[in-house]
Amino acid sequence: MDDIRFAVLGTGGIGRRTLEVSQHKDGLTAVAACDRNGVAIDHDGLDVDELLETTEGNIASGPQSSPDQLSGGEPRDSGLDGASDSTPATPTDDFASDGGAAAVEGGGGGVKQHGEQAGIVASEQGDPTETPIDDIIAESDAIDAVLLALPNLEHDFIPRVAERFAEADYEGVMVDVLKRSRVIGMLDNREEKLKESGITFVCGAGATPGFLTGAAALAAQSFVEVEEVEIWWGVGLKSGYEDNRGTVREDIAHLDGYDIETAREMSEDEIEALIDEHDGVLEFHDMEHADDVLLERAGICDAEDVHVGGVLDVRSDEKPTTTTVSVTGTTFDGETGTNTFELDDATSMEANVNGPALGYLKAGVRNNRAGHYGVFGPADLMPGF
Ligand code: IKT
Repeated sequence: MDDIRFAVLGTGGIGRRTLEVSQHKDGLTAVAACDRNGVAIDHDGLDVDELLETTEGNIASGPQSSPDQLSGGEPRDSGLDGASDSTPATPTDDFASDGGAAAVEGGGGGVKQHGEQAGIVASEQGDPTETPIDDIIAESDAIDAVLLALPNLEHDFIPRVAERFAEADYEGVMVDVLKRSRVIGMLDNREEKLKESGITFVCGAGATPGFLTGAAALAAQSFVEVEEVEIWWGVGLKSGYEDNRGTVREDIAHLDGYDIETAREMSEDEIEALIDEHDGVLEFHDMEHADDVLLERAGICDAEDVHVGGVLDVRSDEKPTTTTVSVTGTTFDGETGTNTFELDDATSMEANVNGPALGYLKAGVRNNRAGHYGVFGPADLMPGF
């Protein structure tokens, strides 16, 4: 396969770590990256080290008091009704309002460099812009794949960004690391447009959904009938906490008494207070993670038989529990069994999100070059009937 030229939208924790991991993968060249204030494009390949150095602890943050100013003031779909998905894509819709989550995903409040510049504009490769996503779309003829490391707290933001690439006739791969089940339907609603344009969209390609969904699909091959899929993850995030504030905020929305809206509105102090109340350890059950619909879509099992939960310790780098995927089912010869896939406690969340995201990106490129367009989940890219 020829060299893959890819772009990253968003340089919070996930965007930056993906750039870093890509340096360890042959045949992958980062040619574009953007955040809400800036864009860096070099078709011969970005200087990833310089970009990482200048954006580490130095995230472009939108003003939280006026969150819509980068979005054209358009009302957003928080997805709370689970169905509303009518907001059209607009050219002004760059880096949606997110109550500050995008700003803090990679640790807002870090040291700013070059005077008041933050994020990509602090890099010598970065240029300021008010339309970062459109700037990348304008160059997309020379981009094979786009990784969407964008905030998830506006559910329709990623689907709308996909639509904008389709409207520009982008032909290539798009990969996201979204979490919530309801977003998959929003992407499916746009599948015809994506196909017409020649886009292979791989959705839910992080750890869960993503890596662990793929593992469940593989483990299910022993069975003719799958009864249950249990995903139980453990993450220790002491040193990675600053970089992953966005994902912690998203997780909080799954706790009893919280939802997307309340999590999005929480101040950093409120989040700290909540974490203190739990002594740094948050436990989640029955999370709305798209592993369920993605496994159902791929014909593995019913969505209602998939359960996702886990434990997050923000005060330790040790995983508080071992990450497992257990698939229970019946074999062709009538045995009932549970196949369990286990991650080593030594592999970090960063390794388990960004490595698979790039692996799925490459699988997407393989499919795209074979003319397979549309919306694919991780389980669709695994063996299966
Ligand atoms: C995600 O980013 O995919 C979800 C996060 C959990 C990651 C699990 C990683 C497991 C491991 O490294 O052992 C969380 C729900 N935000």
